[in-house]
Amino acid sequence: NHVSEQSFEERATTTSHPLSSYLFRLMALKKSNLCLSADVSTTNQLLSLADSIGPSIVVLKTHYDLISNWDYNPTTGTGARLARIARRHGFLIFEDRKFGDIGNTVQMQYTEGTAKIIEWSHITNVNMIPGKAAVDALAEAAIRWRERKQYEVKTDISVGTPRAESIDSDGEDDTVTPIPESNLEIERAGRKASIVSITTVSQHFEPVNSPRSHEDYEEEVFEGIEEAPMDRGLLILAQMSSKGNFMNAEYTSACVESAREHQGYVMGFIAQESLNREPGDAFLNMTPGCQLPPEQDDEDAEIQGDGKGQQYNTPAKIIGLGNDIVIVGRGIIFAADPVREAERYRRKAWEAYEERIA
Ligand code: S5P
Repeated sequence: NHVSEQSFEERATTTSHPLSSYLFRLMALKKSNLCLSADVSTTNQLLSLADSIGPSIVVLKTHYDLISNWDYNPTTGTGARLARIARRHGFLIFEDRKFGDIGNTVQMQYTEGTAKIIEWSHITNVNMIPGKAAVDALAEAAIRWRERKQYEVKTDISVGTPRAESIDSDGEDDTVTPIPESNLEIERAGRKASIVSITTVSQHFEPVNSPRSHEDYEEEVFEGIEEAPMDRGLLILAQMSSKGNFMNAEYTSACVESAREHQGYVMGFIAQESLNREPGDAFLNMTPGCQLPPEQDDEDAEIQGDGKGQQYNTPAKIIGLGNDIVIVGRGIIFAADPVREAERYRRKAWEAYEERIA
């Protein structure tokens, strides 16, 4: 349809959602429409993965409740540390919380409780089964949160957030994976041109929980990527990848209607096809259930499901259907070389996008 023929640069200027606009610019700059689903079990696994795959992705999806030692501290905890890695590599964090309760409960789950998801996750999602009120309630909570944040910044009552991240052993019993040198160079085949130069941000730097000195951390960032705006966004789970799911066409249409009612907050959908159906629609479509056949195999080979209801399509098929971002978990995480495999997915999904807009 109309939207899927537009470039991400164009969509960055036409969308009314500030976070979508930022994300589209990030996609164009990093030449990536890949989201990593970081479904791992410990904080160090999560942070190491985020740091090593960061250069290839534009979104990192979490399930914080899979992490056995999630640290809830608002400035030194897992969410805050992940947010710093995200800022350095230029990607957004998406907590795949799939809220699914009455409005009042989802508001509290989003902003309060142990994880305080809204503090560290730019994007989250909702399972609209309880009705549109769940979306209304999350939108309201996000507006209130933003007003409070703006007040804090204006009156400078917030504690300064540290700017850099170390994946040092911090007393947890995980094994620490060292960050290979090559990742710090943020150099991936054919993409050097999009990275203008390396800047240090050490002057903003306060080490967290770290025995090392300031000088040890010369942070490298993608130049041209400014910090994400202080906005939050929602994706509505409108279609699922799992076999026999109950999200029928009528349900999906109700999700689209709700998105149209909250264009300042809802960025788009988790879906299997583009849900931009009417001329005014300009939503983002993100699609899980994505794997590639092994490198040596036929590109068009059928990909088996996971035996637990998950069904897979290739990046070429998913992006060809008008979706914007592919979400890949085990396809990358379980690869012998996840960094290299993430680049293979990024390249395939990006080629499919380029073909689509050509
Ligand atoms: O329809 C869906 C929606 C989601 S968010 N199907 C999915 O698989 N997901 C999530 O995407 C799922 O919770 C998991 O985190 C990821 C897919 O992981 P993979 O290992 O199968 O790629």
